[in-house]
Amino acid sequence: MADKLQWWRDNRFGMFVHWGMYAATEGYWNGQETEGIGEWIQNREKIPLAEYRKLAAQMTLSEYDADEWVALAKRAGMGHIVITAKHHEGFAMYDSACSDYNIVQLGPSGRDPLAELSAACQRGGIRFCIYYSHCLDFAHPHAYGNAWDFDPEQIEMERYVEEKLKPQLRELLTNYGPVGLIWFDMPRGLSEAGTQDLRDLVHELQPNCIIGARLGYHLEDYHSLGDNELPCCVLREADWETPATLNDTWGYKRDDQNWKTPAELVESLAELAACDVNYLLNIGPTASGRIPDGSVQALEGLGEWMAVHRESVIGTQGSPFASHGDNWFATQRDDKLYLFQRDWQPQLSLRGLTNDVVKASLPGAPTVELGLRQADGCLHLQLPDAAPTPFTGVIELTLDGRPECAPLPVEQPDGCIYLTSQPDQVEPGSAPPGNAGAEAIATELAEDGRALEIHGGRACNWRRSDDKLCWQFDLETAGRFAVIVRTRGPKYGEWIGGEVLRATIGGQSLEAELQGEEAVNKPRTRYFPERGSSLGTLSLQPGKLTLELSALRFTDGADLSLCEIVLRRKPEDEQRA
Ligand code: H79
Repeated sequence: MADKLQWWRDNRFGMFVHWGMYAATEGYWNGQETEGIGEWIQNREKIPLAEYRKLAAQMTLSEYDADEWVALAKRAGMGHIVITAKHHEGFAMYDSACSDYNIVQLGPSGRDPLAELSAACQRGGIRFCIYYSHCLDFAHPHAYGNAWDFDPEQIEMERYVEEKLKPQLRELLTNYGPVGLIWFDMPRGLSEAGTQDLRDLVHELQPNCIIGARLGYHLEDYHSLGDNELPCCVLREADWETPATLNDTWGYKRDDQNWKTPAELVESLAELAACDVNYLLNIGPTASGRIPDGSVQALEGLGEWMAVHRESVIGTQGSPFASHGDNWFATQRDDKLYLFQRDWQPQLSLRGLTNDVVKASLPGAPTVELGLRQADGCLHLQLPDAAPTPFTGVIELTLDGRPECAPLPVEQPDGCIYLTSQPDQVEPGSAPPGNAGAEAIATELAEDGRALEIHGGRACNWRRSDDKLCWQFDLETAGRFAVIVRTRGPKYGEWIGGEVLRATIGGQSLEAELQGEEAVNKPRTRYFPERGSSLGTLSLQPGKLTLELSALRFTDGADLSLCEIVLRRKPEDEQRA
């Protein structure tokens, strides 16, 4: 269906820019390095507004070249740029008539960086987009976030909405040409009607502007995973995006040199595309408008891969397979299927594809002949011993038509049946299966009012022993299988475990405490520790089987957060041919 989100779906990949006065602190306050994400420094250090505003003098823009930014984004394969017109600090990075707390009024250059970027995006043929913090504004007494200059008890949000929020949205959507999307963040304090008003205002000014990410009350045109949160499986039923950092901060901090490697970025981008999720990757320029070297190097490295493999990501759809393997995943476009190998192996065998493969080739080495055999429902590819790229390997398959796959997960040649946490059934509850966005799909609420839900392909808010999750799969050959559940710990935290889970397949049950004896290392585990725990072994007979999972015991203070299940054939069983 062609609709106003189509360009955004096709783009797959955009540049996020966090640029504000926090950049001038470089992550330091009173000579001390500060902790946490850089753009929150005013809040974390409780810096009085009167002092914080002096930072504007350092926003020289002396090294700012919007055309260079656009060129870098394009080299990385990005199709749009989303820049912070106003972050939580409340400082407008554009010429705002309704608040003099802006860069043109208070900065030394007199330049309007948003106007320059909008023009550069138009010249470069990529979409110009805006981030606007709609509820947090540390500079306004009637918005949220600043409890050291203002009294939160006295907040009359309507005043902020009328004095600043709406007038600034009008300015941004009137004076900066076509805005591809507007990215809201941290909804708080607005009513549903008030939120709908903002939606209406955006549409009144620019009917084609996409309302991104985090407006609130599920009134966005697409959903956002958490910051730096990658999905666990294909999210087919709604549009999703992952906003992510190149190091560990959004706003510039000079000491944060923890850059993701181009290899990690490539894998994240490809895997996100395979999951049907967009990637919005951030740079945090300095007060002078320079993009940190580490960011440039990371994006240039990624861009080298993109120059050869662009077709496998941009304009594709998520994987047609019922589930991915541990070492491979896929994207598709028309009669093309792109297979990605995490760690290069000269053999790649997989099950589940029902098409005939007409041709197999490597975008990174187009003249190399590949071995290709399809037999007994299995596709075997013989690849060169050496990877054609130091990054995620890509094999392009041309099929006899659009990809068609078995509807249920099947055993892969590595002896594993991979079950994502997108369950076929959630009980108790009458809601249909599938990804329901951020909506709860179980009927009964836990004490804190939150119910078991599937978010980003992951079962979360799982706190009741009468909740049940069910997955179907197809088994061809009898055998004994270990049941391994992969659960994740808190962001930046340690994996916890200790829950007791019960798995039932065909009337046989296993119960075990989660010990986390297997490591899981994928891009999604960088910020969220994840480990696999075996619940034991079951003997399975062939057929269409259902795995039911429930939790008998929870761990205090920990969320049971389920990412993936693997049924792994025990090695003493005969290998299939
Ligand atoms: O714009 C980036 C972040 O600044 C923003 N979203 C991305 C895209 C964001 N807003 N809020 N948060 C992220 C999470 C807030 C975490 C907080 Fe804290 C915990 C705020 C106060 C306590 C982290 C720790 C920030 C200050 C201390």
